[in-house]
Amino acid sequence: MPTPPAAPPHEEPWWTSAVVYQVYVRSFADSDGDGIGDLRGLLSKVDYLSHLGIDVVWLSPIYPSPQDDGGYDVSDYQGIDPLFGTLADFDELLAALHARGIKLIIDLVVNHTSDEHPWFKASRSDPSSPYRDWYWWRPARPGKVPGKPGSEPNNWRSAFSGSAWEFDEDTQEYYLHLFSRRQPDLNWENPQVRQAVHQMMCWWLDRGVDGFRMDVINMISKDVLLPDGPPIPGEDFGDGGPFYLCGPRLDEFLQEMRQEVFAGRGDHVLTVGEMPNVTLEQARAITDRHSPRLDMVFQFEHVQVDQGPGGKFDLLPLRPADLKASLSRWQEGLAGTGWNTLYLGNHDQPRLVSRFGDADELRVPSAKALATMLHLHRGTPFIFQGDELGMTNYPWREASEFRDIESLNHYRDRVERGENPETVMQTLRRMSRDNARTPMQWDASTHAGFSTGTPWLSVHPDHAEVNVARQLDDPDSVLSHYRRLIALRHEEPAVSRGDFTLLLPSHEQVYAFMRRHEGTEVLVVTNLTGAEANAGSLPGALAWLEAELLLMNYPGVPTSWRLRPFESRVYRRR
Ligand code: TEU
Repeated sequence: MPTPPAAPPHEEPWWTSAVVYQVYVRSFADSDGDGIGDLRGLLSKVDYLSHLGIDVVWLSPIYPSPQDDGGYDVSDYQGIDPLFGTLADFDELLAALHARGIKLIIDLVVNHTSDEHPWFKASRSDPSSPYRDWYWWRPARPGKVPGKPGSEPNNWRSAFSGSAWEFDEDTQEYYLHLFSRRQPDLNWENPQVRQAVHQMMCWWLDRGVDGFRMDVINMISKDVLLPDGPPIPGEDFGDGGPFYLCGPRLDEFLQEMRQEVFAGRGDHVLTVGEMPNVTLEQARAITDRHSPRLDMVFQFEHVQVDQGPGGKFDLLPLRPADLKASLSRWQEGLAGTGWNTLYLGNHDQPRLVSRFGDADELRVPSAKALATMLHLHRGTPFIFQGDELGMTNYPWREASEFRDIESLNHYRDRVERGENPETVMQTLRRMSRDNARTPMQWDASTHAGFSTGTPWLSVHPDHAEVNVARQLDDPDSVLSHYRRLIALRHEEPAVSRGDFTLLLPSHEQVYAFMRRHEGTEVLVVTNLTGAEANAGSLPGALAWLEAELLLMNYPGVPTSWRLRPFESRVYRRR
């Protein structure tokens, strides 16, 4: 398959100076009082997005769905779930964003469908259906009784606890689901599956959308032998990752998609692949601008620095030096030909301030410091709704407050296996995806201005203090700080295009780096801890104190390199 021509290497693509804002629609703004955010709610907030200054909106899934996994279980790729509105609402939203110069990318969830998708219904109902082979159906392990524990075709664990195989009584076979049992994996080996996906993508692009965020796109190619994976410590199942992450035909499938869907559409289209456990080498090849497969990828290394070998609920204390080591490794690794996404939060991660900063006394300075550190990197920043306010993790009391399938399954699984419920709750308080999904905080009113009805997930009690209305006109707010960061990326080529040099590599508290572009130098220094720190050993430290101070998160002009807790500074000189 020939590779489509890439932009000449000397031309910088538009997205190198763009900032993306992620909207998790069900938690953003509710227009009809049913307690669930919707497209018309979002439509009423486009001026807010425009004021923030962002360039692109990424919408989490809004398609018809049984909502088993917050819409990541799609039952119709070419429609809008009535919970969220109609196709006419979608078109209106798209036009309103475009009128403000904002692009819209949508979530493409094609590793799996919902079990209520007509393709799967046909596949399940009849082993001789042409749709049978659109999914991964397999008999029980040889010599085992179908349907009994341990008889699954292999030992893979589902990301949402338990086996990745579900037994179908009627046809006496199992189907593969790497996520919920209601999210059967599509069989990309079948060319008809790929064709159907390509057609659907073209349909959205023809409608005017500006690209896709591709859900777990590095899982679409599996080792067709489906071998057992290595055992996971503390689990009854194995890790199938080696056989489905960046599998044997991924590159071929991505090239084919580029050819069939994106070729000839111009360079306004943006493609972002979500790729758990992608390696630096793989990401470099995928985003290499001389032969790109995708424009950029979400890698996971830096959001796993607080995790042990057992995965996301096997928690270790966070060491700021590990975060710094990982982020700078990717900056250096994708320098030149590759491109990074920059994110600390999204709908799957806990709130970034609670995780990497200090959600109590130092909430405001740490929210600003983390944002500064992140946005001043080379790459495209992604802001998750509410992070621009410094929203924090919700104070969960009991498991019944959760709505997220991953959190609920994990709780049930661990408690059933004898773990102390309070210990499980402690982990979920830190890691549950629902931390990110509590409603957006617009004002200090009862439901934070999110809805007039009862919100589907509790509103954070801190909304009286942490909300848009309060921060909008306050020059010292976290929100105003984000506005300055976004503007800086638009205005300063050293931020959007400059190269990256790590300074003070072995400092345990301070993350310092330089961005350089055509005679301009931007120095970024951040204390990643809640204790004072000394950055006096920076090369040329004293001279830098005389340079132009572009941004800081404490009042006054500093006269030394003693950094207060979570202090961060950006200097420029030409
Ligand atoms: O997430 C994929 C993923 O690997 C994880 O981040 C996931 O959220 C989970 O924590 C694994 O332990 C994507 C979506 O972003 C997520 O919301 C979906 O639930 C998932 O795919 C399935 O579509």
